[in-house]
Amino acid sequence: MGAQPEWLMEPADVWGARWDACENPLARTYMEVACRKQSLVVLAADLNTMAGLNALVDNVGPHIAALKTHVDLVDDWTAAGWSDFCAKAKGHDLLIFEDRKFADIGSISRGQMAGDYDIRSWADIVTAHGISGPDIVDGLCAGWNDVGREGGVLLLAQMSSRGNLLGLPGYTDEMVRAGVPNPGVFGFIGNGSRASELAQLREKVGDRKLVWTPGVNIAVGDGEMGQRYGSPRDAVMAGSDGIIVGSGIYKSDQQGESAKAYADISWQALLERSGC
Ligand code: S5P
Repeated sequence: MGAQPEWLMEPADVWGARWDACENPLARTYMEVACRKQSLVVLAADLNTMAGLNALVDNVGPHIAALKTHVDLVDDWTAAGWSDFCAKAKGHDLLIFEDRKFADIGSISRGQMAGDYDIRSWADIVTAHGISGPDIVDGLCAGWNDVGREGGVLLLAQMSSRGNLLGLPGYTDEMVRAGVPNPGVFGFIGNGSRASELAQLREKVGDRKLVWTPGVNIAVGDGEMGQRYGSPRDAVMAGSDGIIVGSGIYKSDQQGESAKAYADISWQALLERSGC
C-alpha cells in the first residue's frame, strides 16, 4: 500500500475501520469528499458579510472538505443571497454544517430548524448540546424530515474553550453512551486543543462515529476570549476526522494558501495514522 499514489486512495484504505463502522450515510459522504479533496479541513466561515463569505469560499473551496457556518453572524443576510452561497458551496463538493448548537427540548429544536433561516432546508449537519436529553437528536431529525431531507447531528462531547463545563465528571461519557448507538448522530465535537483529552474521547467513541475538532491552529497556544489551540497534526493523530479551522484561514492574507497548508497537514497525518 505504501507505494500507491495518493490520488488512487480508496476511502476504505484511508479511513480504516471507520469506513465500515460509521452507519450515518453523511459520514461516508464526508469521508469520500475528504479523499477527493485530500483534506480534513472543515472551514469555520465566521464572517459577517455575504461578500466576505462568498470571497472566502471562492478562495479556499478546492482545499476544504466541509463548510461550517454561523448563519446568525451575518449582518446582510437574505434568503436569496444565502441560497446562492449554499449553491456555491455545493459546487465545491462541500457538506454544509450549521453550527447552531441547539440545546432545547426536542419539539422546540424541531421548530428551530425552520423559522426565518430554515436551517433544515440547506444544512446537512448541525451541532447540538445534549444537556436537555437524547430527544434533541430526534427533534432535529424530524426537522429535516419535515422537508424531505436527512441530516446528521454532531453532539458536543468536549469543547475547546477554557473553563467549559463539558469536562465535569461523567458528561462526556454520557454523551458518548447516548450518541454512539443513535443513527441520527453523525459524530461528536471533541477538543482539538488538547490531544490527550481527544485521544481519550476517541477511545470511548470507537469507530462508529466521526470526531471533528475545533481549537486547532498552526500557531498553538491561547486565542481570543478563552479559545485554546492545539496543532492540526496532533489532533488528527489523536483521532480527529475533521479539523475545524476558522481564524487560521479567514484572517490570513492568503486564504487559499493557508487552507492548502491545513489541508496538507491534515491529509498527511491521516495517511500516517492509517499506515498508508
Ligand atoms: O468547543 C468548540 C466548539 C466549536 S463548534 N469550540 C469552538 O471554537 N467551536 C467553533 O469552532 C466556534 O464556534 C468557531 O466557529 C470555530 C473556531 O474558530 P477559530 O477561529 O477559533 O478557529
